[in-house]
Amino acid sequence: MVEAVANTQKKRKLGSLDSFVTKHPLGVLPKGNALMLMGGNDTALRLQTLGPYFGSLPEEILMAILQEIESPLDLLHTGYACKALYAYSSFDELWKLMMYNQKHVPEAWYGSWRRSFWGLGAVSDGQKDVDSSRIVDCSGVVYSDFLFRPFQCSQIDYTKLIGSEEHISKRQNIHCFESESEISCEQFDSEWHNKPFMVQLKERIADWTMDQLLEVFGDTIFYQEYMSWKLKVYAQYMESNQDESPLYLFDCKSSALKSLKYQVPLADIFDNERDWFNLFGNQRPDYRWLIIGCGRSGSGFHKDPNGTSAWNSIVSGGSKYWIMFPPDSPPPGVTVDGELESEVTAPVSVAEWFLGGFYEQARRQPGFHEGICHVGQAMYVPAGWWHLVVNLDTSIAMTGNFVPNPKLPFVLDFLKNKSDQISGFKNELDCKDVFDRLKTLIASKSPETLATALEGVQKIENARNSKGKWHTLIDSEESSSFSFNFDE
Ligand SMILES: O=C(O)CCC(=O)C(=O)O
Ligand SMILES: [Fe+2]
Repeated sequence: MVEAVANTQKKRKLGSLDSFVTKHPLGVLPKGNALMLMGGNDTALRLQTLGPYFGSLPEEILMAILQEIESPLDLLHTGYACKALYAYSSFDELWKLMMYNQKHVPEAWYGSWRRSFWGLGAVSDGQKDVDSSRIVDCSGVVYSDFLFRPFQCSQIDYTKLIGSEEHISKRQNIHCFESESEISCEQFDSEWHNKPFMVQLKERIADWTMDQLLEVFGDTIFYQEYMSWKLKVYAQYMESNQDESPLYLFDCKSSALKSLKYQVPLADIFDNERDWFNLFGNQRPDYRWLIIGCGRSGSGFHKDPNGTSAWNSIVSGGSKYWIMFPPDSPPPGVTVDGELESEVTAPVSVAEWFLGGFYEQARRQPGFHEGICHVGQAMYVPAGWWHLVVNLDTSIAMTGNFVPNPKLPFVLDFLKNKSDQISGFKNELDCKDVFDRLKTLIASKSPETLATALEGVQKIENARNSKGKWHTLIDSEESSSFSFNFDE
């Protein structure tokens, strides 16, 4: 989080500003507009609007300086110096960072991080927005992709981009079982454990709505990524935020969760009985999460932790749009280093991924899977599969991680060979010997299962090694042909 603004600078892919046109509340325009205005040179304008010092800095450096301002009053006052500095210092990511750094917990949400930080929200008679009269119009003064692009991403309309639900339901290639009886444990273990699928459940896994949760838990603290707010404040946030990546409630720890009742979907297949991580008892990483988010919120491309598989089921609210790719096919825009994937680089936000042109590319790439999961359905995410999820409207869901039998070799390989990526065990020391501990636990229950799984691990290792050799060969071929051409 501390790196939020810095990352915005590093990884944002500019371009595609033509995706849709919408007006920035301060009148900021993309940088390209200034180039057209000033015959290809915007330096004069920056010097004129920001002065000789700030005006001569690239805006990335200017933002890095503003990000370093520790005092909220100093940041606020910076914006009083001139219109351009008002625009830069009002960038809401800076105020989100300020809220985080100052450990400020808002009592209410007032439409933006800046306003909520200062509690600028009292609504007087007949006046909806007391701050709106104080908004400075920076039209003709600030031309900045850095400020405009996140705003543009926050205006993304996923329904327009991906097509109507009806359209997708014809196109989607993640299979949906129309009833639970269509998939048995045996079928899962033999045919389906490595394919994403959805299932229409007989009944929802729980029956809570947002209003009911608010009634009982409105004043209870829940965890939203790096924040911990009362549910009622988070509900206000969901109603009216302009964030490029809306804050997402991901909670496994709040007191409320202990009293919330739900049933695991497809319990015969997904429940603890068949979950090898269950052997860790209370030493296992957190594995059941409540997920609440507004439309546009979601999860960028990732693989689930420790080689686990997952189920995800919507309890109430809107649907989720899913994209998945198989383990060895990283999605466009996502780069991984080497076979062990210890470092993953991806665009700053889900919206940026969609608007930066990667979505069109993804749809043409082999391995692309998509589907819309509705209330009352469950999605299965096989271990190691890349997935991205977008909420098409406010939704409440539960997810659970588990290790089914056919995925045991995959998980053991992860714990053995990617031990630096193990996460979620209660302390660092626990992470070090997870592989050996799990082996011992499995052996005490079923030595045959362990023997078979370890053979599976050997096969995975062999495949990786021969692939690694192949890549080394290709790389050296490429570099030698390059030097040959160069010498020519
Ligand atoms: O946003 C979601 O619902 C998906 C969550 C997810 O992928 C995860 O918990 O690993
Ligand atoms: Fe996930």
